[in-house]
Amino acid sequence: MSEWQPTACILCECNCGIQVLLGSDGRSFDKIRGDKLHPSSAGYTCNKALQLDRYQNGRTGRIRTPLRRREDGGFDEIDWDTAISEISQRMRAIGAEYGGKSIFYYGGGGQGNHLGGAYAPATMAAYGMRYRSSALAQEKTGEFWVGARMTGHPVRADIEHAEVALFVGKNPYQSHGFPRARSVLKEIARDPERAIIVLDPVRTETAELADFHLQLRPGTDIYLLAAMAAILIRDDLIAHDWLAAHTEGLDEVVAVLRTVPIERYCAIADVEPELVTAATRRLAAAESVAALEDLGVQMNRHSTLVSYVEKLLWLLTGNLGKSGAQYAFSGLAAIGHDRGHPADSGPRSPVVGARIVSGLVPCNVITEEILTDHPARYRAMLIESANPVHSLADSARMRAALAALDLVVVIDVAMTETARLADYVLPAPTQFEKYEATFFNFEFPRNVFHLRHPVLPPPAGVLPEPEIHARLVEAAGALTEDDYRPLRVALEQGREAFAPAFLSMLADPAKARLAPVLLYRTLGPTLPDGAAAAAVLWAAAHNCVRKFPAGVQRAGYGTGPEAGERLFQAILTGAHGVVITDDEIGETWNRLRDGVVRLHIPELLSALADLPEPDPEHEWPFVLAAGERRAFTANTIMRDPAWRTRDPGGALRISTDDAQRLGLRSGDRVRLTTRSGSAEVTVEPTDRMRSGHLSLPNGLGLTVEHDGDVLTSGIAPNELTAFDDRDEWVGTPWHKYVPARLDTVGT
Ligand SMILES: Nc1nc2c(c(=O)[nH]1)N[C@H]1C(S)=C(S)[C@@H](COP(=O)(O)OP(=O)(O)OC[C@H]3O[C@@H](n4cnc5c(=O)[nH]c(N)nc54)[C@H](O)[C@@H]3O)O[C@H]1N2
Ligand SMILES: Nc1nc2c(c(=O)[nH]1)N[C@H]1C(S)=C(S)[C@@H](COP(=O)(O)OP(=O)(O)OC[C@H]3O[C@@H](n4cnc5c(=O)[nH]c(N)nc54)[C@H](O)[C@@H]3O)O[C@H]1N2
Ligand code: SF4
Ligand SMILES: [Mo]
Repeated sequence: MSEWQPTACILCECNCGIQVLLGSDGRSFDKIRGDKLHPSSAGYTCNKALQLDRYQNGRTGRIRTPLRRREDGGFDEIDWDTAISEISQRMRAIGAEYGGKSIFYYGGGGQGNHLGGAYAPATMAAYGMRYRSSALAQEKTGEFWVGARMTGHPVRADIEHAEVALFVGKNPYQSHGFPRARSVLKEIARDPERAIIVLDPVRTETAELADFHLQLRPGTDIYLLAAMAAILIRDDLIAHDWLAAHTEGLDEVVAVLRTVPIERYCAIADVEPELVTAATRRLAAAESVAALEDLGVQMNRHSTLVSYVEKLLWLLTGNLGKSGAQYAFSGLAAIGHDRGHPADSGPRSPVVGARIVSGLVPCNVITEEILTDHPARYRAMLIESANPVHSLADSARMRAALAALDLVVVIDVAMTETARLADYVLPAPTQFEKYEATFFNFEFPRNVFHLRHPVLPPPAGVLPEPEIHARLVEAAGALTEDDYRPLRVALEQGREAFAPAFLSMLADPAKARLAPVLLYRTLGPTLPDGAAAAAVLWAAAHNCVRKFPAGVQRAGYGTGPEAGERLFQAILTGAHGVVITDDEIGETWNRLRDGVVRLHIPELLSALADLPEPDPEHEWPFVLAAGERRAFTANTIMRDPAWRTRDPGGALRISTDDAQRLGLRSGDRVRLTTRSGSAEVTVEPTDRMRSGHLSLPNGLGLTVEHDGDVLTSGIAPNELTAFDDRDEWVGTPWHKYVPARLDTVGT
């Protein structure tokens, strides 16, 4: 008889703990329930987790053997030895001719799987690769850069304990982004002492729970936020003593905010100044404010500047380093960290010279780095656990870029829009067939890590990502048995002897960069129940103790090297997830650069001072938000279209007024045209939308070939977006601000 097994939902960054019960076939997920033993989700799930059998067993176009593309575009099945040796040989040849820097790495994990990507740096080192990117560089890098400049350490919002929760271009009711989002939102909404403030042109499910919904004109957040910040100064609502104690640069910021034309900016945003003032006063009066900005602004006009002013709002009111406000988090990995170089310095991409933030080349410049005759252009791409042909701006251009490369290798579970264009496709086990984890661990005070154990055996013919990286590294000759032997000998005397042997090996920088594979091949096989993929977590656990000793100690692991071993052991065996640190809020101040916040970012403050008024887009009567999160969307992780029973094609939402004016009714077809493309779509009029605004869901427009059937669904949003509509500072796209037009289709 099968038993409930703990694992996690992989459909958004929350990774709620779930338990699954396998059917009598030993394969299907007969039942799925929230895992009450999970330390942060505590039994919570949303509607999507119950559909996970569709990822595991649905019609997804699963791949089960390595594939090599033929001249005619079809694929041949090949064995792993052939695949690895051919790929390695071709990567080395490209490296020999153009330098390893010409081989670009993209991806490394989606919403549920980061363990494989943790081994990718070894492959990059083995082939001399230097440039990389991931989806973070089309959403979060603006916020990372601003955060690094202001505080030197990434921060998160403690929504759960906030008196006032502020959501800027974020709809957590559908997209989550913090644990148990729907329950937390309802708790705040029910409590008359607390409040929710939402900036969103759409009356979302979150906006409906809000006390203040500032339903602004799309793309005008910078004006509205600047007005709010200016009201704080005008009405003297700032935390003077706190600012004096914790920040620098207040005078410069105040001087600029005094010049903001508040009434005019409210008019541009089309929100009543009285409502803006009331919301700002509520925010300023709160004991604590937790703020979350997301794609509605991060993929929109002035996004980096918006991140800056959004942070000024909660900083001017003293909302950092206290419960219910912002905190600098602990954790196993360094997601969100950046060196915070001023605009005129720091690393740049080789062709376009685009600013590299958090080590990531802006996604929107990747095609420009390929489709050129510049000698430093990328010649090859290794893509792991990502679907950039679907997810990055301007799909047609991305397809052309992949076609222009000498070599494309894709590691995935399914034959995706990107995999179809690869020279080699390497199949991995699903996230339920292997050890897996994410590094999206941002909770406070008790931060949680969850190493999920496999709940099903993988099919023959697939290999987990760490094994693929190890084989690629070895095929390059970067590591051999000679490197492993001393470590294995040390391990025979236990991990206490292993640690110094490993550390002394890291003294050689060339070996240090290969550390993940060194660990995987030596420590890995000694871990119980085939948990070799967890080997990198041993080093991560020890690093966590070094960086966050107090938090680790409070979580019960003691101090020093033994604490690292205890923490690692707990992670290995804690199949429901474990608390890794128990933080104190004051620790935030130890984590900031010099313990102080820099309010004045000269480049951004002068951009704010010189902010131009928006120009009207006469040619384009609508603004399209291309890629909205809805009840049944999950990026492209869910490939089986059958999981969307209602609205299978993902309708275009339009305001009731516009629909009436155009004579459109629910279910009618229209032609949607943008600068980059055109598509026929089904409309859904709704009174939740403003006039002039349109929205399409994300994650649709997939083509799945499964057992001879070809299944399709809806519109791929990036057939309609442009690579050069992007932020001037960090290159993030304006997917939520795509000028568009609607035309009737001939009947
Ligand atoms: N159901 C579901 N949940 C998900 C995902 C998923 O695919 N499906 N994906 C996950 C991922 S990868 C991410 S990054 C997050 C993203 O999570 P969110 O950022 O919350 O998701 P979106 O729906 O893309 O955009 C948020 C809101 O921005 C609003 N918006 C549009 N234009 C503007 C504007 O001009 N100004 C303002 N202020 N708001 C605007 C939209 O109306 C929308 O309500 O969701 C995660 N969660
Ligand atoms: N226009 C527009 N475009 C957008 C967005 C938008 O709002 N509008 N949102 C953007 C955002 S915020 C994000 S985060 C991106 C997401 O886009 P991507 O980063 O490209 O990732 P996903 O769509 O999440 O798909 C992840 C891939 O991983 C594969 N996969 C699943 N499990 C495994 C596994 O165990 N191993 C391996 N190797 N592969 C696996 C899936 O089959 C899929 O191909 O999309 C972005 N694109
Ligand atoms: S999609 Fe829903 S159940 Fe899955 S991790 Fe996100 S919030 Fe949890
Ligand atoms: Mo995302």
